[in-house]
Amino acid sequence: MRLRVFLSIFSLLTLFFLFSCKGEKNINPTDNTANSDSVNIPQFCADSAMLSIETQCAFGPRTLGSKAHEDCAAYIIEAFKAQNLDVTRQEADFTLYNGERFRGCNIIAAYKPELTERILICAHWDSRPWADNDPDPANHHTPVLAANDGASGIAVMLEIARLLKAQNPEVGVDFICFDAEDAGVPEWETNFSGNEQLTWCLGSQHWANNPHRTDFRFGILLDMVGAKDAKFYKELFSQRYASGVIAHVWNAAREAGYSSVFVDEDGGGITDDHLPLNTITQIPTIDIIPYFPHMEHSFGATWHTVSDTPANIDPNTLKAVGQTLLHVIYHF
Ligand code: AHN
Ligand code: ZN
Repeated sequence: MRLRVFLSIFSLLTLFFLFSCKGEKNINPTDNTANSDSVNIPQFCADSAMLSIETQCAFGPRTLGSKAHEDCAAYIIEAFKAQNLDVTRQEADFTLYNGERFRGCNIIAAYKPELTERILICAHWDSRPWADNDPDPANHHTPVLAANDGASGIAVMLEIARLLKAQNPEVGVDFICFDAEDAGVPEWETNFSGNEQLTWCLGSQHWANNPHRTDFRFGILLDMVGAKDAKFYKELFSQRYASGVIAHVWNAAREAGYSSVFVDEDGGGITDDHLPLNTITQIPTIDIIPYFPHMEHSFGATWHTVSDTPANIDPNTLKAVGQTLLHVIYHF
């Protein structure tokens, strides 16, 4: 019941923010078609995505086995259903690095499932159970709120789903929300001796071994797409497996006016949800993930810390990523 009340408050707030974005559009209608040649590309509303990040974080850290995790799954499913997408909950059993077992789920939302040429857009929705990179060691066993490292990618996908419903373009899109990406071996663990890489990305590994379909022209993974001053470099494995997709997306970013955010330079190689998609399902998939070359940690100051909160999200970063994705979708 409380969830219901919460969800309806959320819907009202969403409406409020949508009107705020619509209003913006009416003031300057030419914004709506900027850089779009003949295609009418809708405007990504960063306020709407921001609100979804706040909603996800209000449940608490969405760690495996928690009530917040279950509540957030229900929210994500309802939010995609509200945009008329076909939603499937793919249940899975996950075994963590330490042998602990949890039931979890990937959430799959399909726009125009009848179309056979499709784009796959994905992000993880779980929260890391330990802030093991926090500057204060007292926080190393505290769960991460995961505004950026989790909620941001889901929020961008939900806002795109809303715009698809509004405009109804003739292109197939599947959104996959992967569970259990972020429970990989913590830095304080001294007793682990297996393959560390396999302890991350459990939901995407499960999906790649049990895909609901594979007829995607390409895939795009969103990971931590909301930090202040984030820049996206060309991630190494994305270039190795999906260089054409990298070129396509970076070109879209330039056309959308975001070449300063999507940098034309190489980034490092990251173990992330795109790897099982590239190596197991052979869907060429890139990872849009920030790189901070001059920071102590290259994923940014809030990565796996208790400071990964909505206050540290910058709507401008969400906008750059969301608008670039819309450009890709509408030029499919
Ligand atoms: C590694 O640190 C090996 N991979 C990072 C993947 C990740 C964690 N993305 C978000 N959180
Ligand atoms: Zn993480």
